[in-house]
Amino acid sequence: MDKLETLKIKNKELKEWLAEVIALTKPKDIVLCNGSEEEYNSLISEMLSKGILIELNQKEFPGCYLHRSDPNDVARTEHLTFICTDNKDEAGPTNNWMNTNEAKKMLFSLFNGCMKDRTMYIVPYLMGPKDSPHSQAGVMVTDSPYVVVGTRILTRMGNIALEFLENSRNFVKGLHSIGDLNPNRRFICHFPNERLIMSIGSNYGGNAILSKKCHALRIASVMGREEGWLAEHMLIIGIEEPDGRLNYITGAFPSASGKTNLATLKPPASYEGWKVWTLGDDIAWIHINSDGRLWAINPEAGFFGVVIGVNSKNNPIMLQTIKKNTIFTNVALKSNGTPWWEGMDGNVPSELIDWKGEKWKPNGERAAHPNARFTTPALQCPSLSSKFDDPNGVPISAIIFGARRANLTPLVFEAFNWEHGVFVGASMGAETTQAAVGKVGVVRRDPMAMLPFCGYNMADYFNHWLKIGSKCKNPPRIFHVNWCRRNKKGEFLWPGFSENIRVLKWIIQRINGEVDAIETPIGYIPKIEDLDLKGLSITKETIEELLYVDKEEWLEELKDVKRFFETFGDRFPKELWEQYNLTKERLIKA
Ligand code: GTP
Ligand code: SPV
Ligand code: MN
Repeated sequence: MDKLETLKIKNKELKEWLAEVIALTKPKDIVLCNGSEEEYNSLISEMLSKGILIELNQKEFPGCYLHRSDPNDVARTEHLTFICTDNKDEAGPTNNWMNTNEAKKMLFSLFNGCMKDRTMYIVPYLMGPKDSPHSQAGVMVTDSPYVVVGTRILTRMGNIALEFLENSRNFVKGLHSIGDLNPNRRFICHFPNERLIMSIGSNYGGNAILSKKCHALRIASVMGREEGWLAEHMLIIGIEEPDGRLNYITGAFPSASGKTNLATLKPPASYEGWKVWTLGDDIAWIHINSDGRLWAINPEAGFFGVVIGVNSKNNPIMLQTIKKNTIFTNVALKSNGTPWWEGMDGNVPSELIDWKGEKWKPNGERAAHPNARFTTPALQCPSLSSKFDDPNGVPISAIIFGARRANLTPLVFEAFNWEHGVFVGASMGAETTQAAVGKVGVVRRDPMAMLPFCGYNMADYFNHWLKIGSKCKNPPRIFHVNWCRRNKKGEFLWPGFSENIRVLKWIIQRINGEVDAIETPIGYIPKIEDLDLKGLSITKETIEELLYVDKEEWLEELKDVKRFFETFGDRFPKELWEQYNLTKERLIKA
């Protein structure tokens, strides 16, 4: 307690809460983080000396380090993630639920004395630009120095947030401990009604860096419903045309499905004058503006992205971004001390240390973990938008939903209107990825790419989306894309990555009212002649296959959509049932 007094924390609620968590976790030491570079460097040194980090080749990768996680702690664990409320209906059928009191009883016993041999870091952070009316503070208490440096890269951390909190403002409370890393004692629990997160037993990004998924999506989504805004799993980009026109769009793609890549797209040489400006790669907070449009800010300040596949062809911008001041997690190590991952440029080195720290044998085992990631500051990104720090954010012209599907879903289609667009988002199905523990490549419903991140009943969430649209004089247009449709041989039909600009161009032309489209039962698709395919070696048959809407397959898909919608019972919005029925009728008639 004496120690707490010396920290001179002015926010009364914060002081009281810290006293409680100190009494519970009984730390050996307490450090209040100020967010300075010296503090960052000293944490890095300490982790190097303890072997928590490994220094990478500083000539080629200055300020870069490797972190090897526990092999049992490499991705989000959705089955260990809970929404805790008094009433199960508040969490809804898509969330794991625990009763508030029972969850606390269980957690208090796990947290009891868990820091007795450890240093407790008190980490204040700001989500969103300084001086934005939409920004929020959070305070995370953690015993993981890796989480502290991650938070410093991914948020505006330290004094900036403490200053924000001086006027006894509200903040989100996050208590984190590595615990013993045993998945049997791992719980990521959210108490949305108290704006509280308690996470124990994991040191992995989305489970442990509480500012990100726990605060900026799960807790923030609940705040958004109460206050009339949206917290979404979305990238934000500006697309500049050669004549200088600039449109901003957001895009919701499930985890490890292309947000970071689209957010840092470098248009191909043939697209002279086109620019894609990066504002965010994972999370968007979206508010209704007095101009009747939706505006978005990125609450984060860095990228926690998938490193597998990053190379000079697919993503030169991200490759450049992560060349300095980056923490790599679970990549492989070359003998010259530089990081290596599958899909990197060049040949596979003959000698490698794998992500577990063992000598790698080229026997089919991966050298880097499939969910190996980088933690890197946004300010280093060469395509970062000049609006990145704008307190008002940017006005959104379009929202893109994007799902990875080997078949069924065309390259791109446009929703008929907002309500139909909400149906398109709510009925989204996507293949699972390595970002979460579990089977990869299984199609599941992942509405708005928010299945793992919505902090309340998704029936209410869909209603909230409908309400937001009805309150907007000029809501964004809604599109759906699929970069991952495959042919019968299992090959991707679309080249993807930088060539996705061609689809963005069609979307922009639709927004500008410059092109017509073909009406299908599921939405508008491009006329082939309106898709700019110049310079692409793609056959007419392939492009037809990419855009094909198979009536029978879609009717089959609707059966699964129906089963999903039914799980919400009476709470489910009738407007979306109506959209479902209209879609089905159109398919039957087609
Ligand atoms: P989270 O950080 O987990 O939320 O993911 P994200 O949506 O930002 O995913 P990211 O952009 O990192 O994409 C990861 C995976 O998608 C990698 O395996 C990429 O190779 C793949 N990917 C991204 N864009 C494309 C594309 O245009 N075509 C294909 N075929 N794959 C893509
Ligand atoms: C995701 O899984 O969607 C991520 C990575 O963005 S994590 O922050 O770990 O959730
Ligand atoms: Mn994500």
